[in-house]
Amino acid sequence: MAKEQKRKSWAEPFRIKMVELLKMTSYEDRQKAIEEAGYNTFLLRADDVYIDLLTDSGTSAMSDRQWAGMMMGDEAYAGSRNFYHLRDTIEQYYSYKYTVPTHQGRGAEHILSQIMINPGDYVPGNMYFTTTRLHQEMAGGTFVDVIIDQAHDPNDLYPFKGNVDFEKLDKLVSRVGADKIPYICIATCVNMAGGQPISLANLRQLRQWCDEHKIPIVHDMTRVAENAYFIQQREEGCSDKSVAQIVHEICSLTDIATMSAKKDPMVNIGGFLAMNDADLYQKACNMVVIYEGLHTYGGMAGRDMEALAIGITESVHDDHIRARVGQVEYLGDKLAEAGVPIVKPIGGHAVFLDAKRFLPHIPQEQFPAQALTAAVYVQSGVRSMERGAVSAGRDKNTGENYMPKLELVRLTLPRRVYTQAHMDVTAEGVIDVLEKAEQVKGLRITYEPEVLRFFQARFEPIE
Ligand code: PM9
Repeated sequence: MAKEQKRKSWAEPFRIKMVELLKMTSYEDRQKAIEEAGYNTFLLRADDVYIDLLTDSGTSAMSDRQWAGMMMGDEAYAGSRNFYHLRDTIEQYYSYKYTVPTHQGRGAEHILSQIMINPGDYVPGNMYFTTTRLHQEMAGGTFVDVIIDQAHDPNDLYPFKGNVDFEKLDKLVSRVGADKIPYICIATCVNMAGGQPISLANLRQLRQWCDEHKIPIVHDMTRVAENAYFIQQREEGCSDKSVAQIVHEICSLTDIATMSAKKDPMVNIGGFLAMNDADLYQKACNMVVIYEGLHTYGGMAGRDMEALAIGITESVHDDHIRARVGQVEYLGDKLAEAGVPIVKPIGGHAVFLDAKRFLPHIPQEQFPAQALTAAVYVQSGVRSMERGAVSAGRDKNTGENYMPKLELVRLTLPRRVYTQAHMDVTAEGVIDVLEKAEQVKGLRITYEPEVLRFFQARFEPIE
């Protein structure tokens, strides 16, 4: 018999056993809802949303195995069996020896920043992330962007826009000295750049650079499996490796990891801080009891640690990740074919609309990406997230608004939740807005929280 042909099209490696019914709303309902929400999609009630592409964080569908794992929760205060299962799974798949569970990613960022950063330190990273940078700043550090320039250009097709620029790193060391750099923070599949991967070659070079300068690498591994998939697809010499092998290799090149387990490993809540250094682990254990809980549960229930351990094993399956990224690419291709300006290459967890090109009549000071999230919601019931000037916030020293080059709207796909037909409806909604783009108005802020303003700020249209 002929050898099995390699499939060209993809389909989800699962079938649906239970569904969640959605409420359908009218254009008028949504107009009223967005006004009440101050034009901020974070302030909408989820019941008023039809297709929820706000985030892939905690919104994925757990498998029957994960749900079965929930029933195996050992809720002992200390030494839960699920903790040991989680710890061993993290070591097996991600290579890190010591694990401190936290309630979610920012819990890990908080503990790490407090332990490792001293006032006056500099923390380089391959682009900022909102909560990560805030925790660095709250510990007295200053974030320094060392991602390659291509990452700031939505039209640049470079396949590894998450790469580090070594000239920028060298410049920082000569300016402040290596002893002022407690670590370099590397995100896999850089969220704010549009879900763009770092290459293995770049990471290996970084390992060498960091060894020379005696600076540890902290890995924000929130979307490491998606990054590994892109390496498998794009990087020379990697096509024969499994995603699981590449994930392990990425992690082995780094020293410490923060994880928001609400993304890649498909749990609704959870995270961890992981590392190989025993002294650092001891410090993290001492800190976690203050802010999260005992070091064998951190911020998590036993059942949640079990679901996470199982989710990790599912997240690195080649078939899973191919379908996951495949669905994002399906939506991105559909939008691009219709002339919608999006960030290219299409990212791993989301399609990012380029609001500067989508709404060229709205200056960045009037928050075009925020205005676009509201317009897409009112048109279609699809909820998206602003990732531009509102998310970037203000310079902590001058108080001035950051005006990032990327002014984006993120259509983020939860894992294993929506169908291809939902993607078609989403694309139609966005294309409808594009056809009457000139009617969308800029926004002004009417309420602004001091930090992480994008979550709770309120706006009104500029007439
Ligand atoms: N990311 C996201 O929607 C959650 C809300 S927006 C702040 O993309 C990275 C790369 C993330 C991330 C959360 C966190 C924080 C750290 N790093 O939300 O605290 O994308 O679990 O993780 C969101 P937690």
